[in-house]
Amino acid sequence: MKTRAAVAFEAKKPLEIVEVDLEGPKAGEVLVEIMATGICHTDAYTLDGLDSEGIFPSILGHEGAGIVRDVGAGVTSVKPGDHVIPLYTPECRQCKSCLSGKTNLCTAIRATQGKGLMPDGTSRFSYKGQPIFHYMGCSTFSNFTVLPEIAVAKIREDAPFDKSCYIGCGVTTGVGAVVKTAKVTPGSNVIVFGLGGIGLNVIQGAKLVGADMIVGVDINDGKEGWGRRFGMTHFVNPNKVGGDIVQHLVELTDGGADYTFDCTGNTGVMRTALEACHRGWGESIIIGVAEAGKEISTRPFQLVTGRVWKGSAFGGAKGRTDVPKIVDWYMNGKIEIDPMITHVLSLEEINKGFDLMHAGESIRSVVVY
Ligand code: NAD
Ligand code: AHE
Ligand code: ZN
Repeated sequence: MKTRAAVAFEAKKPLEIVEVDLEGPKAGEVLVEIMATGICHTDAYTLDGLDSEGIFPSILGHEGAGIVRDVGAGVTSVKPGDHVIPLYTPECRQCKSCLSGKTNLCTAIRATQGKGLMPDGTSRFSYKGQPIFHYMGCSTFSNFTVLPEIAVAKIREDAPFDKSCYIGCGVTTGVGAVVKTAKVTPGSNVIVFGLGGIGLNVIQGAKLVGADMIVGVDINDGKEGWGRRFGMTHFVNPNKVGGDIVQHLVELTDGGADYTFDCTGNTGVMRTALEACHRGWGESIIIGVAEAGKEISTRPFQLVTGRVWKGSAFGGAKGRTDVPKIVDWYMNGKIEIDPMITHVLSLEEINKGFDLMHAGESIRSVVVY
């Protein structure tokens, strides 16, 4: 079949809207009509050539929601007409990782996914006879896409696509990092670095679990109002702190935070986040994705004296199990999504979504097909 898609032909070039060829689902795969997709900073990072796994030409996008239109042989967990959220972190429920009970990082198809291919080692997308690579196993910047059955979460049908798509990455990543990865306890002091599409969801997660202080740190003063809107109690712009930022945050939180979260992808910020943790027990969670070649560092003494460095992918959520529950949280009013979707665009306008993100003017832009 033919489908409209925004193709990343080259790094650092605008996406091009073209009609591409899409092969139907093979055994164990499903064809999904994407109804809406968010634009996450990770898409921009890959398009900017900063991802060590980035390959071109490819169809980016990993924060979508849609409807199953066809299924390949042997598919049993979903059927045509089901509403689904594509999962860049699948859940096979059979691999060593899924069975460990210790991680959400299913390994069943990670190797081919990282190469932009379906599990059989081929691509379903092509343009003018040349293959186009998949991205993060999702490629939601295409109106239709093919996914492995284990990489879709079936969700309730009354959830609006233009909001539920955000649960495909940003919402789950931020709220999950608090609830699942860090397991923030009521009364905790929390610092969130980077108040964008992820950081604001960390803030709303921290509020949800009853954190006490929720300190937001961002170099853009325009984010202060956004943070307060979702439960931030204090705002710090590091560029306006006279002295050392770590010392400032440690004093503000009476000895350091119980939990800090990096939602910037900046390795310098990651160090600050670790060192702003309370001596003896503070935990710092890295959510931000750093560009290829970057490394983190700190004095080992920071860890010897009890601070803990952790990472979180997709908020530690198991996609097929947890995503439908997070959709319920949204539909039942436990978490908010609507105000964070600041811009709704057509596919033709998708590059504007990247411009708005880089200008710090959007929280989330959503493309509606
Ligand atoms: P975003 O562009 O919406 O927000 C980033 C925010 O960080 C902005 O408000 C920006 O002003 C702020 N910022 C930038 N540099 C800063 C600095 N030095 N100090 C303080 N604040 C700074 O991006 P997003 O969509 O929220 O994504 C945030 C990060 O999370 C990205 O690195 C993205 O790739 C990553 N991410 C990771 C996961 C995961 O599963 N681990 C999932 C989604 C996104
Ligand atoms: N491919 C990059 C790393 C990118 C990365 O860390 N991705 C996150 C999700 S970001 C979503 O917006 C993730 O889940 N990683 C786990 C995984 O298995 O990819 C690199 O550095 O090579
Ligand atoms: Zn993302």
